[in-house]
Amino acid sequence: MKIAIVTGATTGIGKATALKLASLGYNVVITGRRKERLEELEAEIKNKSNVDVLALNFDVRNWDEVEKYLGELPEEWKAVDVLVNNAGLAVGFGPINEGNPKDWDTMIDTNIKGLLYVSKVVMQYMIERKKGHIINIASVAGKEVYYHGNVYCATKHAVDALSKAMRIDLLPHNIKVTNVAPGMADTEFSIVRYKGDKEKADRVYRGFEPLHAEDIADVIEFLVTRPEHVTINDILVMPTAQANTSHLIRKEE
Ligand code: NDP
Ligand code: 8X3
Repeated sequence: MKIAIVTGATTGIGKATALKLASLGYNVVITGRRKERLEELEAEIKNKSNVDVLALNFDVRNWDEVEKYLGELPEEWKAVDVLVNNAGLAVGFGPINEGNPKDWDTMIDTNIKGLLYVSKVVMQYMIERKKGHIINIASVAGKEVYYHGNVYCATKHAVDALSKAMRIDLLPHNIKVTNVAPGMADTEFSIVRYKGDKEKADRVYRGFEPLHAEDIADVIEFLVTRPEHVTINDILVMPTAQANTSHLIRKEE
């Protein structure tokens, strides 16, 4: 039985990915800060798929917790085949001169440092087995910088760079590294970005069909089902209505 770890699996892309990987027969480690959501997902996966689930409730920003939970996995969970570094967020949207340093810390600590902490401990299992696949959820915001996106875009550019760096450094260990860069997806992402303002969040997706979390899970299915000798290095996935971060067609309402 193969094993996958998905960070930030309590909702959105991470949840859809955990469900997809379980449906493909992976035993899944699901992580996130909201314990109840993790428990609900564990029950849903067990109900739908005949696989084992390990739910680990921690914050990726906390190195001690990452080391404790992922660095000391139970013996039967150590043969990790796939790591999906998905936990991430944007907080705030506005000109950089008006940015809140606390929001910057949250994005940098989660999207860059959290991804590094998790990768560091999980890589060790893959290096020992001389195989594995790390999938980093970056963003189109890691390819382009857009108006008022400043620090979030910078963190996703960093993820893009880390994917490239991991691919080089982990080459001798036979570890695949894929960078997944989605465009706009209708998850809790904008609710988090606008600090709970649902009206503002809903406006982001008005007038066009955004990506759904399941669309990215489908892409991840494709990535993990390539033959051993094939790696997809980088994949940019957009809603059809969105060409790039500045060109989006919304229908008249
Ligand atoms: P959601 O807000 O729906 O999900 C984010 C997930 O990340 C949640 O499960 C959340 O869990 C988890 N998370 C956030 N902070 C932490 C933390 N400190 N420790 C552990 N888990 C954390 O958004 P998406 O599903 O859209 O986002 C998933 C990834 O996709 C992110 O990296 C995002 O940047 C990226 N992305 C999203 C796009 C979009 O338009 N939606 C487009 C491109 C990329 P909990 O709160 O329970 O900890
Ligand atoms: C999230 C998508 O376009 O809001 O990474 O940056 S976008």
